[in-house]
Amino acid sequence: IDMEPELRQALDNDEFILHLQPVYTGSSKRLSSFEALIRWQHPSRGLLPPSEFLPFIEDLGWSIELDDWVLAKTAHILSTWRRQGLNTLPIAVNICARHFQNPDLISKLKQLFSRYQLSYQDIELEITENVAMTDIQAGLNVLAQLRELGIRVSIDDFGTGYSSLAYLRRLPVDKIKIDRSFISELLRDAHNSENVIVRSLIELSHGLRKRVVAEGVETQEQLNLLNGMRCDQVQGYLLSPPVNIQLAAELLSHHW
Ligand code: G
Ligand code: G
Ligand code: MN
Ligand code: NA
Repeated sequence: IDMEPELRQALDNDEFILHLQPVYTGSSKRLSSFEALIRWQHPSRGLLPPSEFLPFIEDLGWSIELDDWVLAKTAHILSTWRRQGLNTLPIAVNICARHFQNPDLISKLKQLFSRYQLSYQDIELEITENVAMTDIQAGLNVLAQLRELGIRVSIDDFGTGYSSLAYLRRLPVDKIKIDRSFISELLRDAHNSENVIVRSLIELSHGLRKRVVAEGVETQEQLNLLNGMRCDQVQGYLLSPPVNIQLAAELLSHHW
């Protein structure tokens, strides 16, 4: 099937929407930020998850255009909330691999923050570990520029890629997000291999002065184990699924 006309229309007619998943501090369960997750409000098929359209976007070579849409939408949400008098928290945006190697990224971000009068801490970027890996020098360069501006970066899905732990030391990033495949296998048994991996990742990251987020936390037992391991932040269905903008605003207004 040729998705191009439908996807073109979706981009032009603003058929995409963002849901926001809350991220909480591990022990106190205080809201600390959100992650923006895209959905397609399809005119006839209803609300579609990214798995139904992101692969087509990538094949069409439109990933950067979609990232730009997500970034602009996120900036717009934050500035609208500010105008309504809400105290906001940072929103993290997923950035595709190709975009991260694009030399225009930094200047586009500067323009965006200035146009919406946001500070560089308001929007965080999530990249997968392989992004920075493909072209290490280019990746490190972009990361260094982002750090200089004060834009925070997380490594998403950590543990699923090819990077070595030694490589993590060289990455100027602020946060590590441990992939949910590790979290779902956590057991009460401390010697279970996933427990050992997660505990080691947290210790190593802290040693490198990076914060750690556990993704896909679904049970109270996982949360207790992660707190015991001093995991900084948690995200997952136990705490909250991704929610619409309206509900996210309500969560924010109760937070402060
Ligand atoms: O929201 P959901 O769990 O269905 O997302 C599935 C996948 O789609 C995740 O890996 C997530 O990183 C990716 N994804 C969700 N929203 C975005 C987005 O706005 N941009 C990009 N590049 N990927 C996204
Ligand atoms: O790859 P990335 O981390 O960007 O993907 C986030 C995806 O994980 C989103 O599509 C979101 O809907 C999904 N997600 C969030 N919390 C949970 C959870 O607790 N369990 C599972 N299975 N998926 C989750
Ligand atoms: Mn993510
Ligand atoms: Na992830």
